[in-house]
Amino acid sequence: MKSPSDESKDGLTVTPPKKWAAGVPAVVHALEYSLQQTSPRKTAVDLLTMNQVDGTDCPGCAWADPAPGHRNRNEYCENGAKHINDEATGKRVTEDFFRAHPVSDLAGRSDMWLNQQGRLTRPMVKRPDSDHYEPISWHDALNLLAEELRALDTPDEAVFYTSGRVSNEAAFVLQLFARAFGTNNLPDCSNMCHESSGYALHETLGTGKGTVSLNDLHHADLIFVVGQNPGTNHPRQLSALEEAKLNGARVIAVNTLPEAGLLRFKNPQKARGLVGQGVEIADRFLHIRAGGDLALFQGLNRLLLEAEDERPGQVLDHDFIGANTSGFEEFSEHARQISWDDVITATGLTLEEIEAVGADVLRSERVIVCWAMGVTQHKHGVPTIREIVNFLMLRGNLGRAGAGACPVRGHSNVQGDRTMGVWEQMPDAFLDALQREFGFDPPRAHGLDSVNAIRAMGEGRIKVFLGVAGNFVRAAPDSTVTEEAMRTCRLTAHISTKLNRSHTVCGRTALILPTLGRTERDVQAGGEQFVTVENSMSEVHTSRGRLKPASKLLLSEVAILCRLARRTLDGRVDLPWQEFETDYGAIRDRIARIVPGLHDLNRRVTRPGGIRLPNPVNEGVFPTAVGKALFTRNAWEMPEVPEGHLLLQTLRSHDQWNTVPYTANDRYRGIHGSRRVVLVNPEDLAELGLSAGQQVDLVGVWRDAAERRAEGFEVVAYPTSRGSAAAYYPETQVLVPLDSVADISNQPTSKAVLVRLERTV
Ligand SMILES: Nc1nc2c(c(=O)[nH]1)N[C@H]1C(S)=C(S)[C@@H](COP(=O)(O)OP(=O)(O)OC[C@H]3O[C@@H](n4cnc5c(=O)[nH]c(N)nc54)[C@H](O)[C@@H]3O)O[C@H]1N2
Ligand SMILES: Nc1nc2c(c(=O)[nH]1)N[C@H]1C(S)=C(S)[C@@H](COP(=O)(O)OP(=O)(O)OC[C@H]3O[C@@H](n4cnc5c(=O)[nH]c(N)nc54)[C@H](O)[C@@H]3O)O[C@H]1N2
Ligand SMILES: [Mo]
Repeated sequence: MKSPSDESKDGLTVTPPKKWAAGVPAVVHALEYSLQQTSPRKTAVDLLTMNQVDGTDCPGCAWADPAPGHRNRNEYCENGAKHINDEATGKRVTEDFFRAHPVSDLAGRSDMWLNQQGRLTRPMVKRPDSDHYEPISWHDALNLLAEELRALDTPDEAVFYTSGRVSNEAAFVLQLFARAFGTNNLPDCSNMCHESSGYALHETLGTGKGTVSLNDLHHADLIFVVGQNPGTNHPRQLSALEEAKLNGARVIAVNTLPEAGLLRFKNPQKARGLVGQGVEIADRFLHIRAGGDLALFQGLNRLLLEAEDERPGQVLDHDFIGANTSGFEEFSEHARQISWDDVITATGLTLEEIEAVGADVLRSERVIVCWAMGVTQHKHGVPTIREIVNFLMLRGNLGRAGAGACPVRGHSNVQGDRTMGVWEQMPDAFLDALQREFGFDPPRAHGLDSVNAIRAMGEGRIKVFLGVAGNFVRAAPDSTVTEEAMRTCRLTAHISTKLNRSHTVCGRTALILPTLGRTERDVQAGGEQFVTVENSMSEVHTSRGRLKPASKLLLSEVAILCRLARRTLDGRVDLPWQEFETDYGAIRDRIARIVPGLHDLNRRVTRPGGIRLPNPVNEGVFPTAVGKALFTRNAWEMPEVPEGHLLLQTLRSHDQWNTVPYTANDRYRGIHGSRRVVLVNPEDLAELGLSAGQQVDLVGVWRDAAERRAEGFEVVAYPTSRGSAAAYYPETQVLVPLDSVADISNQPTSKAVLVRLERTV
């Protein structure tokens, strides 16, 4: 596939990767981006309210805030600042813009260009057979959408996609609307993100959420950071790791790349960080082969079992295992049989390296494992996380202070959206509660997840697609297949803040429904509103926008969804949409009656710090089918990489937010001026007969034999682990086969795409 014109293609310069993250340059870079986007005065105003009590929750990521009273005056990071200012930009996309740029023109623009045009300002419609978006009133836009929905043969011909940016209130209203309408087709970005974590944790522990708090991290003895690039994607996690280290913790980084943030951290919030050498983050760096993490944890588990044989009663936590778990004997028998040769081949590590980590574990009373996309977006994502749970359970590292499982979430409210019922397969208990509260029968058949929604569209089974935040067309794998599927819809509609590819690859009719961003004041008939969100550590708290809305014509997400629901369900299901829109407190009253742990939400959530949702594991309860935590036996196959091929991971640069690149630079990795680069280990380059600076096409290899090609990449020699390569998402989305999904979770394997590099000059 030809890439849309990308202004960033010229002038690649490569410098050595950085050995530390954050510090003064980070602050300066954020400010530079801020100043390009907004006025300095506004920047200062926005940022000082970020992540403060009664301030705006940073939409940058889901990392938790320190307890009230322990927050920095600047409780945000470089990338949070960029993200905020990207939303607070002074640039506007107007009617004139759409007059000047037909859809066919927009379709040829890069993701970066589309985003840089500024904030969307008014509802727009693209009519069938027209190449232009033209203005439409809210009244007509919502009627058009409602009429299309009402005209469907079955509610299952509609799909309602959400991205984790959406507040609890909007998410709750959306799922209520979809279910009252009659479908569970509620795919979300989580299907492509931490779905593997959800499945593995649910199955083994009976709850899909992480078990640790920030305080636990601060007081752990040993922290694993696996398949994560916190210096870029969760910079405030580095502050937590720094604090843990100052308290004596050791950190083990497991990654296919030596990421700057894993090596050394200069804390921009502290004088020491501004002038000094910073704190070394990783005590050990395991340069693992792609997809080797399951084998690593299995190896560690075997070492722990053998240590117990040598020192019976001193290594494993028999009390925990006996009282709380099931399946230990079967697991133990399996783990003892794994072959070290296989472990060493799969991980690319030496036995000594693994034994050294084993010794660290034995010395540590409190162990935490953090992980993100380098684990979940692999074929064996689910079994890998199950094996991490085995590892934690062996020494009772669950349900006590300083220990536990820490899936590090991406979008700022992705966890909250699930708590609110945005999931295509919510359990019956939730649906029963909806039924009791609202008196309609929610559909029980599971709906479509993201991958299955694309399949269904491709088969012509979906007529209406509504995207609530996000950029589905670019977030989803297999661009050619996904784009073709999207174009089969009669109507596609997106509730968005900024222009993106999903507006340009659309159904016969398409709607752009512009909305308030989280930084903006939200005033409804009942007065000024706040919303609530839930972070990666299950803390639910308020977020209040302060800025003047980007346009007078913007409606809030809640208002759009309530008005749409009213029009669509009129005469079918009678629900208090008007009341919800007037005062979001009315929505929270209902949430409080439906979601366990959120009782009395309206009163409790406004207390500084909000509410921490209880995690049963921390109360010694494991709500699995058998009422105990499960040890599991996890088999794996080595990924088959034929000679001359590499396993490509598609990842984020330092200057992008998911599908939205901000600049063509990736400072910590030393890449400047181009995103069309492929990072390959120098020894692999030599074997492939390639060298740095050459131009190549990335050619995907998959069993369906379809040609998947990403053109015009420059080779960069980089210390990726042997046999793997790295390139940026979403440019490489075209290479990820729709059917290449993680076992069980159906999550695209965006970190393991088989490719060959084809020289073009
Ligand atoms: N600034 C910024 N912040 C963000 C985002 C953003 O785009 N920009 N996105 C947000 C979202 S939605 C998410 S989900 C998170 C994503 O946060 P991350 O998971 O940190 O994101 P990725 O860039 O996908 O990086 C994956 C990491 O896993 C490593 N890796 C790849 N394969 C393997 C493997 O097989 N084993 C191991 N051990 N490591 C591997 C890669 O080298 C890389 O360091 O960040 C959130 N925060
Ligand atoms: N190849 C590959 N694919 C991946 C990944 C990968 O690592 N590799 N990562 C996956 C992951 S982890 C995720 S989470 C998904 C991300 O998938 P999405 O969440 O769908 O994508 P985003 O890029 O976050 O969406 C950006 C758009 O959201 C809209 N937006 C921003 N803020 C708001 C708001 O406040 N309200 C509303 N209504 N709209 C808003 C803007 O219009 C913007 O253009 O992508 C997945 N896809
Ligand atoms: Mo994500």
